[in-house]
Amino acid sequence: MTLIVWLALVPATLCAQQGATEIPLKYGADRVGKREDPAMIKFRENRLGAFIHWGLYAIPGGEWNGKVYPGAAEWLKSWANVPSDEWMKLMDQWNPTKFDATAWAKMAKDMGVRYVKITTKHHEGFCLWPSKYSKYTVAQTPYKKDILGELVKAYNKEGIDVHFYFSVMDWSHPDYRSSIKTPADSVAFSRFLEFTDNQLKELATRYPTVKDFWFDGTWDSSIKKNGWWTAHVERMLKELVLGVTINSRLRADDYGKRHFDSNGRLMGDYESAYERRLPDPVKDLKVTQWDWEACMTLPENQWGYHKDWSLSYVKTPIEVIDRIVHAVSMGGNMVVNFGPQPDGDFRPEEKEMAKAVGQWMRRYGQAVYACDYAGLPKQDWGYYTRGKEGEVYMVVFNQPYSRRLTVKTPKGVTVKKAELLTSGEQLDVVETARNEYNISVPAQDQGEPYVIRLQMHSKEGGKDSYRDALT
Ligand code: JFZ
Repeated sequence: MTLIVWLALVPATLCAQQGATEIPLKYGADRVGKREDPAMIKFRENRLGAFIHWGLYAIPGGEWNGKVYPGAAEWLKSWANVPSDEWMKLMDQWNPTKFDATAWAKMAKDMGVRYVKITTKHHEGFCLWPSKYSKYTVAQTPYKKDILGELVKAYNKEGIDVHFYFSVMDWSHPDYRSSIKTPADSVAFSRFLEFTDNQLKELATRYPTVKDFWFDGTWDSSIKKNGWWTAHVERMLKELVLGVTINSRLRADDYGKRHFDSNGRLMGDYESAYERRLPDPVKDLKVTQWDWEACMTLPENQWGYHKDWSLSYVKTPIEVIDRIVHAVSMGGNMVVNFGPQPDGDFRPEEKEMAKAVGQWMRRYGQAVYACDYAGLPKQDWGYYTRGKEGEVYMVVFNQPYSRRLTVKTPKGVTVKKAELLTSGEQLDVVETARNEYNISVPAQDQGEPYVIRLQMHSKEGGKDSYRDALT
């Protein structure tokens, strides 16, 4: 067995429990290994999601008092040092007349996303639902309507799961503290945690079809030092919403250790630290041991709407598709971000990307949805994925001049057949060395990344005619 395949088979238990010293934890991981209940399996099989970052920051779109800030638009309040009362005056301009939840849901469906993560409240503190615990909500704007409620209904109608993004850090709440320096801070912060509990309970009960809470803004020392609270929130939401999934970014253990507890075990249900980057397909295979979800932006780092996208490189649809398949090939999900305009419409670049990704997913989605790490060593032409029936897909992004695609298999595994997914065209399979094959590229240029379905066979203890080099 190759090292790679062996690694994939090592249960997480072994790694976590290695070494004699187990640190006793009250607020560490409450599970070893992956969750395998239907809700978690659904989360995993969805594989492709969309992110929606929408809040007051969409209105200035990165510009304050005539100055354009190149940083992330949803952080403008912080870049330009805008006090909360001034920032919240933007609420008077919140009137997205072109907002059409049904059209948003149709766009998501056409793109092939199986779930959408919506910013219910970002760091600024403005709520997309009429929270009774805050005066900074959609209900207090000229638009008045419950944006979140409309979206949940419209997405669910299309069969798309809804996940809630929620920032614990709240720049507009007077009781929020980034660190606790005095007894008064401590009193204020416990009021803040109670407020946060109330908002979360409100979200979970107003929108009971929510499938996931994705926490953010949990890196401040005030939260890290209250690991008990992060464990409590996870438990509370799981009691309120059957099967709900929670990202690792929420959690801190007894010692303030985040994502993974002091014994190295993942907290929450899936790892969520791969943001705007992905694990290396050769060096980082450890990620195949747990569930994880990455998220990405089209420009280098813009989540909310920014009026000037010329300030950084903008990824092409093929680069987006590459990242989606890259994530799935290592057992992860990918979430592609949208920052809707203040009028409720999407910018043309995002519409085009959604369309292109959707077209590709309709042809090749079989190699993405419900697929997983295939256990084969990465090759230069692209990524392998493995379907639910154990079938192996080659997703080819780099077409070689040799017109031959190298496949290397573990000991005892042979390649029997290769066919183009779209047409069923049979491709030549030539054994070139021990556990090495060449697959011919399709006769015609496909003009886009394409998928080959492999039929493999594994035989035990087979003898071969190859001779090892003497060294
Ligand atoms: C956060 C937010 O600050 C940002 O505005 C956006 O919502 C994004 C999805 O999440 O930014 C982060 C959070 C975590 C890391 C980096 C940026 N991280 O873990 O590397």
